[in-house]
Amino acid sequence: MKINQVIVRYLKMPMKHSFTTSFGTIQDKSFLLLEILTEEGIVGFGECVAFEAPWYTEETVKTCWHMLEDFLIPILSQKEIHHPNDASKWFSGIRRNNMAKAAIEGALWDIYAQKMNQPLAKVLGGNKEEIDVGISLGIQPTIEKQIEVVGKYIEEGYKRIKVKIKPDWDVEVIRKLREAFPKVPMMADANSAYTLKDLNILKQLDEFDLMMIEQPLAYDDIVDHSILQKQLKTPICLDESILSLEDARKAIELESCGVINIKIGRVGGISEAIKIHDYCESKGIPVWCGGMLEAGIGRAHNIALTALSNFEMPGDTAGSNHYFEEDIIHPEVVVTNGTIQVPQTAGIGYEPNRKAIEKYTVSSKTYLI
Ligand code: OSB
Ligand code: MG
Repeated sequence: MKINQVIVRYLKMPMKHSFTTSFGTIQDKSFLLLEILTEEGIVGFGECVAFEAPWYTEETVKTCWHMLEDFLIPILSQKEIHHPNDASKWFSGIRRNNMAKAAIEGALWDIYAQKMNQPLAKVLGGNKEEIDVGISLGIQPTIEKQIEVVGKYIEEGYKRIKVKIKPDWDVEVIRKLREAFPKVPMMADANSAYTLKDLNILKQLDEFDLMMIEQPLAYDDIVDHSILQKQLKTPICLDESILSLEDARKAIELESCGVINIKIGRVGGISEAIKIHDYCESKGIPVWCGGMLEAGIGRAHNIALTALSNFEMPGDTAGSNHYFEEDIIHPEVVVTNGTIQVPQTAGIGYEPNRKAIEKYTVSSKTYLI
């Protein structure tokens, strides 16, 4: 098939609650939404997960738009697309910029699944009918408030709770949460807020039976994580440091982690995500699907990917209503007792909510191929 048109929309959606991590607070969800039209009239959607500022990885909304407009969309012209895997081959001459690449590739997977007349999860090789999900909760103003917020989501049935930590918001907070919820599957995500100098603090977290500690050290490190992992009982989960299958292979060889958080955008697309999933499965390393506070299209892709077998641990894909008053898909993503039903209809299994997309669009540009 050939692509006729790519529409890039810049959306800004108010979030129900701000989200605070060790690197700052996000108030609104601003992102690029891609709509790709083929010559046969199939329409596919992809969501670019880059944020407005480069605090998670180096990509931003603007760098992605630049990469899309000046490099990635032009590559699509004159190309016959047989399979979404083709995209990663064409894009391989462009270094990184994984979130921009993944946005196109996600839309191609949507188109491909529609063409196959199968749900995306099946096309990716996933057989789960429902997936277990947890929730990632931002840093709260007080420990009392943090306990209250965690309690609310345990009540709602989420299968594990992830809380954010940073220096001076760590051991005491986790201790109090453990006292309040002794049995709940719990984990902590530091988003690279520590160094090996903080070994003492990180070692104290071993006491609380956490499922894992996510990305304690630098965003681009696997060596110090390997040193740290040898000093900790709690498994380390890598997030920011894993941008490719090669990174995963090196981290596992160095024993830098016991778990990997896979995010489609961070690794450059679903094809690379599946390669990492398969490699980790062969090495006995469980994976789970991370989140980027996605709107509905990104959430739909995450759900399909999580249907694969080695997504053994609950991911961060919470329900649409946790983040937004109104999502850009219908039906919205619904979480019941900590599970999401994997859609069984062709494509990503959710329809774009055109009215909502229109409402939240700040600007857009159409590229004729
Ligand atoms: O580190 O996993 C992270 C959100 C934005 C950037 C990075 C992270 C997160 C989350 C929230 O933890 C995941 C979500 O609810 O989508
Ligand atoms: Mg993380």
